[in-house]
Amino acid sequence: MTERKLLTTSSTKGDPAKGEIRTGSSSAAIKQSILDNLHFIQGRGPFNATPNDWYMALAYAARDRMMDRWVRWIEGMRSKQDKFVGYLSAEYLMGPHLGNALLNLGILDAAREALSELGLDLRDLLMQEEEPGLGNGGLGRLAACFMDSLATLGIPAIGYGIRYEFGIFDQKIQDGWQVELTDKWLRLGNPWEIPRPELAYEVDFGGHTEAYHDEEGRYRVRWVPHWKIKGVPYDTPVPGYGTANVNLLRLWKSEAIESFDFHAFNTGDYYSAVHEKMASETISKVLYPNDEPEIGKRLRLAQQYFFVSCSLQNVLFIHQLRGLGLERLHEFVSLQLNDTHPSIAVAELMRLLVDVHLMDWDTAWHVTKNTFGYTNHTLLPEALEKWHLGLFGNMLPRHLEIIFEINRRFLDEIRERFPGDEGRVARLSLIEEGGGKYVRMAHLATVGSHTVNGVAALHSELLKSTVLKDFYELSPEKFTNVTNGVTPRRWMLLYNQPLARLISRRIGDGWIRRLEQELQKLEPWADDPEFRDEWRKVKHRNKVQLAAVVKERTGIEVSPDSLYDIQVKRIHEYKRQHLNVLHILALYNRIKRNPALEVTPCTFLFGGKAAPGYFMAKLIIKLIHAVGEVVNNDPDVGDRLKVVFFPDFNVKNSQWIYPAADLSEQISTAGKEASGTGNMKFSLNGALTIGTLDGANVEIREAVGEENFFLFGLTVEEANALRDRGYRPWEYLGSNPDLQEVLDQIGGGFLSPGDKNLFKPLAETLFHSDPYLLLADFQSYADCRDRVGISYRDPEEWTRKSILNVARMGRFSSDRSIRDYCQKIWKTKPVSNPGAEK
Ligand code: NBG
Repeated sequence: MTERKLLTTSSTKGDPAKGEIRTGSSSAAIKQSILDNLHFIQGRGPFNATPNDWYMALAYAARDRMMDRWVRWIEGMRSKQDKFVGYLSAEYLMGPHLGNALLNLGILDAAREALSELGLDLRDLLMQEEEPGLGNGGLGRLAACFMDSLATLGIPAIGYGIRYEFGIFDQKIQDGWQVELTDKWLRLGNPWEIPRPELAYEVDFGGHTEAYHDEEGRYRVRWVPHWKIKGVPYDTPVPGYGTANVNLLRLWKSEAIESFDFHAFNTGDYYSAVHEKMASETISKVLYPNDEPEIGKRLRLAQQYFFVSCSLQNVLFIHQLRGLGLERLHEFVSLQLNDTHPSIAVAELMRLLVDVHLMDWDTAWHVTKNTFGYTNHTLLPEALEKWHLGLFGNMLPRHLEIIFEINRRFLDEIRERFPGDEGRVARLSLIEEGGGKYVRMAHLATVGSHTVNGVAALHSELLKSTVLKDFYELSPEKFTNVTNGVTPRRWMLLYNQPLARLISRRIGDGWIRRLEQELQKLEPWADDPEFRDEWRKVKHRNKVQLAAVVKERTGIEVSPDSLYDIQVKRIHEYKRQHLNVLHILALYNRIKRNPALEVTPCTFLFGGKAAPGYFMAKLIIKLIHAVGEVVNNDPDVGDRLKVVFFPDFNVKNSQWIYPAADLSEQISTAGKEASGTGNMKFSLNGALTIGTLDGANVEIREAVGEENFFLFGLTVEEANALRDRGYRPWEYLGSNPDLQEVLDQIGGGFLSPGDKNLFKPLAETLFHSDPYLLLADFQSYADCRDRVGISYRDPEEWTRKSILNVARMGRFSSDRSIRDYCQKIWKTKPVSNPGAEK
């Protein structure tokens, strides 16, 4: 029966015409398309199809619907000469594709209907998808939100990156400890990507350079590499929302040039032949976690150069395909360096232009500087990349020469402008001297870019006054700010459908594409009791759902009527999950002293991964579990407090979390969090924020109004002044018995009866040095958190604040961020895809 239907072209009512099957958006067309794919691609019938077969069949159906638009887009890229953006990023955290693709294509409901006719539930198929975790956290997710906005706004763009075979590890919890499991995301196949082996590029490594004079007598340098690999692009379409634009995510996989070394094979050295293949494939094997400094991680440098070289070769190829001269590259392409990870691009573009395309140095430098923009994402000194000169020169001898030449010319200029100021010269140099010698990648990126930006207003200011101060003094006009944003498509429309529907019912659905202009229309509804009631119901429903998932994954029962107080993000001392823990313990102690104490029932939920080599972060995860053990099982506490650690926090799991939050914890030490983007996702889902004046919190508070934001803690200036005076954390204990007690408990084994010293390193660090000022901020935090609890007891007022938070968050859409980039940095404009409208 099914078979016959597959082969017919009948277009009777409800039956799609043949052509429609691959492109139509009716539920009948989608249903037929699913059945076709199941049959012809998966080689299965409904009787033996596994959930993954069905998932694949639907995924291909969605992909088919992008192809037409995609092909036209590529055609447009070639034939027209609109400026395009190349986003260079070592990380992309795209999240599962299926839901997003259906949503952006406008066929989510039709797909749901088609599946239900087949007796299937869309939710099950969505759960089947393994997310591509090709990033560590905020930086990678930002790149993904930007890809969504670029496509939605109609900016031609290619996201370039690495197709890691293993992404960020999966986190399991065993006995309260994090255990890392390999992320085998490609195990069941990836229907979203198209490999293009014919478009592969060669990438060289090692060896030496030779100077020579060409036929015209010009001085030239030739790089004689020691080994070569190739990069094969895997293309994933990125559909915009409600538009025909489909952009391209192009990720490179490393392979051996010859998959088999015949010489070695013939001489009987089979193993070394295979070995070469393995060594080449290692480059794109695994994503590096963002832990300790990277100096010395050879493979990491190889990864960076690998993907940058492939990407730039591809950019030049596209540019030349368009029939344009390379000296005009910057007029037609803008390349953005997402942090310093791709900053070797500055030297690589110079090499390609000068050595390969024989351009003179000055023209090449002009083109290079006007092509790149550099986004800085952190002020933490340990995250600013630098490479040992020896390691660098060994792997990239020609690039080192080029960097020396860039540096020589750059420092000559400095010496001319600041005669005799050798201190300044040393600070600005691309090469760090003293101790060992290093290449400073942030300096290379800054010198080689026309614009440098931070990711929140405060962060951009701090960049100018701290890590890039000398560069700012040199060329202040280079510096700007683009505050981060998040895409409302995934973070509201897809992951919080009940809230999205409620909003659209009142203000229409224009907010989905024009968040900044439209969302504020919600404001008057904050005063409508009926609307508040509906709002609360949505939140409650989301909380019930999270409670069910928590129960299933941790066994812990939490009440949807309690205040959901949530901190999800990477575990790091500067983010201060342990400040949250100190407070929970203090609250627990208060209840123990006075079991009748009136406290607002609270569920404290944590989630996040710790870098595998970051001891303190892993200990914090254990600490959260230990506190949970005590608090969750104490009859004096009852249901008033629950502490939960949600394992394996990632994009997919976050769909339960942001929509259910009442309170968002954004409590980093002021000056440490560049921006934060989780803070935006929470707030856009109706959570109120407790936070410091750090990163984008500052702007969020400005936007939502200070009366709707729970502020605590030292400011950047106060924190600096405190450090300058000489911070002595132990002095805070004398005047604060609650804090003393908590610290004693942590350090003294109260939470770890089996091993009394388990948490001593944490307690001692706080006591002796406390680099992130937890003890200084503790009381202010605890007081503020008390105000939260009291506030929550007035549901009407709380809901009002929640609605206002959402209504006033419009500017934190990544669409706004991308418009800022276009205007301030890329000088690009949207173009529409001739492929059709919606
Ligand atoms: C992170 C910052 C966050 C910021 C994201 C995105 C790095 C190096 N930086 O505060 O810590 O929100 O980048 O800009 O991952």
